[in-house]
Amino acid sequence: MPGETIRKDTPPRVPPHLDDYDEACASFSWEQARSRLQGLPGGRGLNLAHEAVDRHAATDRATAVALRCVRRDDTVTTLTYGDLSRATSRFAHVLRTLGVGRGERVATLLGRCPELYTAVLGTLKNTGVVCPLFSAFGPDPVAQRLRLSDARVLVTTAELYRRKVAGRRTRLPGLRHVLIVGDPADTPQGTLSLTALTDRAADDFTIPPTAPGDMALLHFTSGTTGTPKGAVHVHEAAVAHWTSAYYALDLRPDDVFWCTADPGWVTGMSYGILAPLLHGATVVADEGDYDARRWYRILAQRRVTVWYTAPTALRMLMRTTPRTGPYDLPASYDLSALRLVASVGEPLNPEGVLWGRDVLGLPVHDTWWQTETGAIMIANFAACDIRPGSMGRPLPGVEAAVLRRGEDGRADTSGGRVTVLREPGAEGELALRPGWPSMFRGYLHDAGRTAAAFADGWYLTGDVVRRDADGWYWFVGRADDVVKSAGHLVGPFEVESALMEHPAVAEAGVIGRPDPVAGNVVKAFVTLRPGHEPTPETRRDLLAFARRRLGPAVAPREIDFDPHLPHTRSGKVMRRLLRARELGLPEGDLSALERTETPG
Ligand code: 6R9
Repeated sequence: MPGETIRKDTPPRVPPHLDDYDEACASFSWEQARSRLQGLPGGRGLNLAHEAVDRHAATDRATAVALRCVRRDDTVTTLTYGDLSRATSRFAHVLRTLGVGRGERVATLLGRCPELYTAVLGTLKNTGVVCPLFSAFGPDPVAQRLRLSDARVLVTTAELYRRKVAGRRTRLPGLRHVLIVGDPADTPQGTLSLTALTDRAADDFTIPPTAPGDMALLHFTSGTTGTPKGAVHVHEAAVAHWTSAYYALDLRPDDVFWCTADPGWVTGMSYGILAPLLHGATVVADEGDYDARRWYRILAQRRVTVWYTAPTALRMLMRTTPRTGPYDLPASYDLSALRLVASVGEPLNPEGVLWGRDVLGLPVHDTWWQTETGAIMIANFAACDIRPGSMGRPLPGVEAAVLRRGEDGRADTSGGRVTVLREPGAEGELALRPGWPSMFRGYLHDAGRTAAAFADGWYLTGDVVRRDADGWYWFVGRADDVVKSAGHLVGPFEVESALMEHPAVAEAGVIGRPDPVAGNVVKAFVTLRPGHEPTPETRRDLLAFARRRLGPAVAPREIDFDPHLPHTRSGKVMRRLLRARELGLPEGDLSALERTETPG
């Protein structure tokens, strides 16, 4: 643990929402936090889209800017809260007209265009369930998630539909309607023009009664084995989105907030759409790709005040402008509006925190959370000291613990009990006490894996952490084989399964190999079938095959051939051992290894 602390001794420009951590925790209650939201009139419940949009549209914030979408070509579409309320109502009417109702899944496969925001919030108004998909997924992951979510509707573009969905449409009988964003003249066979439908729809919509526990969002996350898990979130998650943005990001209505995460990931939903709108702030969205100049330009031109990004993105900025200088590039932009920079998704090294302090003039505040937690759980708060390299401390209302681990690296749950480690410096699996409003309500259609995520009254995160004597948490690693690449979780099983569909592949084992920019890159070890040679052509062919099926976000970047992958006695590929060998680390406990070769 690095010893240096960044002290917040200069008074911040705005008085912060949280400056006395202990006081804020002691006086916090979720009951009180709930009262910050309005609820539907007449006690008809709590609806996320009402809180995020219509509530503000009914006040003098109707003319405040809710959303600024920067297109690839730098043109900007601006929607006020009033505009957003009307556009989302039109989308809700479109769904109703199509006979899509309460609880039915509406998937989005879109970049950060205005229609994404209106589809998400319009679905919530109609009490449907939003299932955002990442547009960099290939056809296999998209089809699998559409099937697992039992999606009734998909909102996408003609191009993405042709490339990623059309070829598998017959295998998706549950998918009734595909709504195409963009020019109505380009509406592929079997789809409907969303533009044509919304043009005819009324722009006022009465939100039906919505129970706080009604399902609102379905986010897929990757596990070690099996299919992706669909984490279910409900409307009252709004309370945690609001609270976490209030405390951890110090958000307020006059902020201009930019979250760089793709809306297909939980960060791009909870903080790229919901939390800032719940606060009545302005959301900046960029449709373009990462580029240092472009990003500085957006920060400057849009007068961004709070910026939420990821270590991968920061590392790319660090490459163009090292901390040792010169700072010409960032210095040529006016970043004076910026008052907070925060990060999530993977460990943020102390260097990243200090780079922010020196180059942007603001240290980067690390935050920790997961798809399952729905909102930030642990953070370096805006106005509190920062310990570079630490995830920070639990938010008010969040009870965290470090649990003793068993032989498999996960928390020891033998006899249905866990052991909470209390001593300073304790290292173990991070656990959270269920009860915060954005906690996932289970993995869809998967009671088994849902149950396995809880033990003895705790939710088990799968992350190994250390807690220092003052209660700061430090990330140590993941307890399982799931790979974090460029901030996104990649399930090794999904990649292995795709590779095994190639005729040359007998078996595959997938690991994350540390990478200076992406955090980890996906690397596959492949055993070839007899008759196939481990040549550069085979490698190229496999890489291209995987990329076509899985898309660039998930496909392996490297493939090694290995005639004997290590197995457990129960026949599982030992990814942990592949990784240790790759990195030259100690091989650890090999009691589970099936030894096929004669020793010596
Ligand atoms: C929001 C999100 C969750 C996993 C999590 C952990 C890793 C997230 C982190 C971090 C170290 C941080 N992670 N934030 N690791 N420091 N500040 O990322 O959700 O995609 O579900 O990933 O990401 O391993 O368990 P998700």
